[in-house]
Amino acid sequence: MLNGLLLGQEDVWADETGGTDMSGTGAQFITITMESYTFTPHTLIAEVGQPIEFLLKNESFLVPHNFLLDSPDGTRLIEANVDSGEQATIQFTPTQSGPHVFYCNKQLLFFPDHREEGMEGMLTVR
Ligand SMILES: [Cu+2]
Repeated sequence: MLNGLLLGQEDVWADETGGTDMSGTGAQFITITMESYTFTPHTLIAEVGQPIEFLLKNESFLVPHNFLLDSPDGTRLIEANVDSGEQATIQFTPTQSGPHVFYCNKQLLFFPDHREEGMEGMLTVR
């Protein structure tokens, strides 16, 4: 399903899940390992207009994680759930420069959520 819509200057291409062929587009491929409670790597750099293909791998045992990425102004650009032992592919093209925080907000009962446990990172777009 295509979630992406180019709505205007301040809007962005949202993510599209699924294995779209990115060959020939100059995409940057980034593999992110999700564990309890880290993203590896957690510091990323990209360029405006350059497509990114994320491969998200949840290597935790029995712990679901998600990958939430927000624009510099706080707009949610990506929201992807990845179950324990699963992986997901996300395509994303940044349209705004600046810091894009990403994190996991999964939470079990009354425990702190995963972001509070340290499960966050930064995509810097320039
Ligand atoms: Cu998590």
